[in-house]
Amino acid sequence: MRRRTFLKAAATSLAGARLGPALAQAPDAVRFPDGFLWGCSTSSYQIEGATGADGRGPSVWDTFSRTPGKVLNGDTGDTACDHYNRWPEDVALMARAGMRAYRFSVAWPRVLPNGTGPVNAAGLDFYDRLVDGLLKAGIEPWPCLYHWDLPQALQDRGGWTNREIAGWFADYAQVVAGRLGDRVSRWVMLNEPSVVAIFGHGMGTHAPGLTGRATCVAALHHQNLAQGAALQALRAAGRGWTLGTVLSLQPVKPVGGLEANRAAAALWDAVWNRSGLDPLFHGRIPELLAADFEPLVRPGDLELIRQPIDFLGINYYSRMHQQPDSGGLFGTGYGPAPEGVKRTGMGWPVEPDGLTEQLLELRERYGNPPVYLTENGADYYDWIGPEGKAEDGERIFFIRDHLLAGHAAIRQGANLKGWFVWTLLDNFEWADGYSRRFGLVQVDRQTMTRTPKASYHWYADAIRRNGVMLA
Ligand code: GCO
Repeated sequence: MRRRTFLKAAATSLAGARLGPALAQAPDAVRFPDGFLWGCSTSSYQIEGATGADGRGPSVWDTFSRTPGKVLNGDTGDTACDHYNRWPEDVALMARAGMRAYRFSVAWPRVLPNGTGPVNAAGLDFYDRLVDGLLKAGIEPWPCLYHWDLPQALQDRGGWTNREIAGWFADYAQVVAGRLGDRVSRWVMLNEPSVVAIFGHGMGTHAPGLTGRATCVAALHHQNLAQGAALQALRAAGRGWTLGTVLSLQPVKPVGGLEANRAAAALWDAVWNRSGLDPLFHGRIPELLAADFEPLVRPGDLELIRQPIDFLGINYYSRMHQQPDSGGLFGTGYGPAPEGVKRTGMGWPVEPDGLTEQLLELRERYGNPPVYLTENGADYYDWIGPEGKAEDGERIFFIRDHLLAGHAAIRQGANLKGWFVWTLLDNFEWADGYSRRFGLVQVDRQTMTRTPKASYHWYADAIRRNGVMLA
């Protein structure tokens, strides 16, 4: 019901808008601007497997997933999707769908098994092969330097709670870019620092499993510092690289729109969204968190964090609805989405218009930087239909409605340049193990056979059209 209404609204405003010739062609389709970049995102620990291969050191996620009770069913990333060995097949899948960009992450412990010190050339060789394979297939590599698999050796030295990590990360970034930077021109620093801080260092439900408000805030600040130090170092290399980072941005609303929930929503917004945006774009700590950050921030920190970036990646899944909760990390907690909002398989609200809102806010408050939607997707169950095909119609609707929401923002002046679906393969979904499926492609957990789902074919069609059919 809601989806139909949304589609109708998109179609109506499309007809009425002042459009360039490329967008105006077909009344039954929404077309993206020429050059819109289409691709997908993955991350190392979630798909690579081969955690003991070729000198890789242990990561915090190896430790965490082997700790009883931390990950559903005791699942680990030991095998994951065996992408370490099967990457040529995965690159071929992307190429067949017409994807032109691929955001993957580099596993820090493959490159530097101890986090600092000696470089493991064999670990870098893997990314070297992958980059060459991507380029040969006409796909632009978008390596992300950190998607959560911190070397355990660094965790043993305090990890993200130790401010020295800024230097460790900048050194590691230079090692990777030094090896791949003759062919890779686009670099992503971090993936979702607020999620790492909140779940890994506040609530303890992700690695390394730390709890408490102070460690959460320390992880926020030190990731910002590390990001700034790495951006500065890569910029200083003078290689003309295109540099950016990825934040999870989810507009926060008071549950029920109630006045009584407004303060909780504002505080959670500061923790989840503003803690990354405000220091990076404005060189300031969000007002509501000033007291939390005060003991951590030293002279020069905010100047280091406020680096110019060439693009911002945003990961969008839904809005967040907050209310006071005395047991919550910041005294706030999740509440229900407005009535009638659908949910994905894992219960996340489906709110595509929140993406339009988020993109327009970046235009209003953060100078409208070039933005790529670096993650959007959903967990839904899929099944084998009567014709023997993997069917996942709900995922198609989910992706389509979010694309339309992104397009609506472009029409209103948002600077959205490309789209990366989360994700290519059903994979290791952190504390939920393999119980969740976000992939465009099924992965048989026994045989590792890849089977494209209906959504894969649908996405390939959208890429071909550079747009979405409304009919
Ligand atoms: C995140 C990560 C991904 C997740 C995806 C689905 O946003 O949590 O970047 O690694 O798997 O978002 O939860």
